[in-house]
Amino acid sequence: MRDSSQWEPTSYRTHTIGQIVSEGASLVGEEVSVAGYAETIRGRGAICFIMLRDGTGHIQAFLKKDNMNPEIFDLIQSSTRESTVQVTGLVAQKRPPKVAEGEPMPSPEYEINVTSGEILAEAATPLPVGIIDDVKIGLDIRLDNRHLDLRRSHVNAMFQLRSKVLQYGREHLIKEGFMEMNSPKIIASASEGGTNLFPMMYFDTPAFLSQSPQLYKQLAVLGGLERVFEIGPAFRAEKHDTYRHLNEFISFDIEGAWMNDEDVMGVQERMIHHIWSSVYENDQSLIDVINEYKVSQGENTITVEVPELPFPRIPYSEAIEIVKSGGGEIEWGDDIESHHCDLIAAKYPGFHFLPRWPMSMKPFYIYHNKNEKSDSGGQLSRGFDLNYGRDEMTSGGQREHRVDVLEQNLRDMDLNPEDFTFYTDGFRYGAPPHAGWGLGVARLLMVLTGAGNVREVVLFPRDRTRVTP
Ligand code: AMO
Repeated sequence: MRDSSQWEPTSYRTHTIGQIVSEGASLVGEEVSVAGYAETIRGRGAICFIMLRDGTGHIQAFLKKDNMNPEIFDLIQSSTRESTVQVTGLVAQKRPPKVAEGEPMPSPEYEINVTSGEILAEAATPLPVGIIDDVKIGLDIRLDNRHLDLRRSHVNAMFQLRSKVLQYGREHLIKEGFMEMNSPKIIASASEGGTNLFPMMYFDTPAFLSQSPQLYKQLAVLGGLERVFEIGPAFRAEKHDTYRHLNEFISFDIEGAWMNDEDVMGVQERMIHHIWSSVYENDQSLIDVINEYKVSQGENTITVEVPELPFPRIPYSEAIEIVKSGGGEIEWGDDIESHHCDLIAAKYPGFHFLPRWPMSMKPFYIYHNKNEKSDSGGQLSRGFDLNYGRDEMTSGGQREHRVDVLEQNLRDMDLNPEDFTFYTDGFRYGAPPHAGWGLGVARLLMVLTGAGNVREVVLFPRDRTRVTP
C-alpha cells in the first residue's frame, strides 16, 4: 500500500486510511474523518460493518443505529458496494482474535466507531468488473472498464510500480547529469521511416504525430544542452496485433554529447540496475500484492533479481552465428526476429546488448565508420539494441554528426535532404559526436511484473482496434 504518512488532511478527510492503520495506537479515542469506497457492507438491523478502502489501505467502519442519525444509518446500510462514503467517528482497537497458546499475537488492528457519515456517490449495480470477487473476465472487458479494473489491488500495484520505475529512472539520469526536455509531438517529417506515420492536418498544413523525439533530442544536444532525457508518447501507425506493440507508447529517451554507443549502453545498464535495486529495496510490498494474485490464478510468481553489471554484449555478427548454430535460418544483413531472439535468449536469458548492427538495417541518423566492416565485408554501424529474452527493450546508437555523411545517408535511404533541413542545419555550425537510446517503458514493465501483454501495464492502451476509453 502507498506510504501516506506525509499526506496532509483534505476537505474530505482528516486522515488517510493508511495513516490510521499505521499510526492507530496513537489515535485510539480520537475523532477522525475518512473517505473511501465501500468494498463490502455487512450487517442487518441496527448494526453494520463496512470495509472501507482508499488508495492507501483498508479499515473497518462500525456503524450502530443508536450512535448516529438513524436515517443516515439506513442510507449507508442499504447502499451498494463500491459506493463512495465519508464517515466520521472514533478510532478504536479491534478486539484481538483468539490465538492458540504459544502462538504469537498478531499486531493490533483498528476500526472506526462511526458517529456520522454521508454517501458521496452511489455505485450502480451490477459492477461490470468484480473488485474483490475472483470472476474470470477477459482483457477487453477489463480495458473497457479500466476505471474499475484499477480498483483491483494487483492492477493498482502494477501502475504504482510503473510510476516507481519512471521515478527511479529519472532519478538515476538526473544523477548522471541528464536534464529533462520535451519535444513537439506534431511534426513535419519522419525519423523512423515514413510508412508508419499517423497523418493529420495542422490547420492548412499536412503534418504527422511524432514517432520518436529522435531528431529533436539531437538538436537539443547540438544546441548545447549536452545531456538530455525525455519521457513522452510516440505514435506508430503499424498494423501490428501482438502482445508487445501498441500504436501509442511511452518512449524513454536519452541523448548525450561527447558520447559513443558504448558510453550510452553504460548509462542504460546503470539506469536499469538502479531501477531494479530500488524496487528490490523499496517496493517488495507491491510485488507481494501482484504475487498474491498470481498465486490465486495458479500463475508463476515474480522475484526481483537485480541484474549483474555489465550486461553481456553480443555483437550482431556473433548473434547471427548463435542463431545459425541453434538451427535458425538467418543471413548476415537480415533483421533478428523474435524467433531468432529465442535462440539467443537460450544462452543469454536476461538483459543483453546487441551492438554493431549492419548500417543497412539502421536509420539514417546512425553513425558508421567506413573502416568497420564485418568478416563478409558488410558495413557495420554504431547502432545497438537491448533485449531481454526474446523481446527488444531499446534501440540506440552513436549518431552521425558529419553533415555531409548525414545528407548522403538520407539520399541512400531514398529520403529527400530538403525535407530535413530543420534537422541537418543543426549540424552545419559545429556538432559534437553524440549518442543516445529510446527505451519502451511498457516493455521494461513487462519484464519487471511478469505481465504477458503490454496492455496490462499501459493505463489506456491504443492499438489497432482500441481508441477508447
Ligand atoms: P525504436 O523504433 O526501436 O527506436 O523504438 C525504441 C523502443 O521503443 C519501443 N517500441 C514500442 N513499444 C510498443 N509498441 C510499439 N509499436 C513500439 N515501437 C517501439 C521498443 C523499442 O526498442 N529513435 C529510436 C531510438 C534511439 O535510437 O534513440 C527509436 O525510436 O521498446
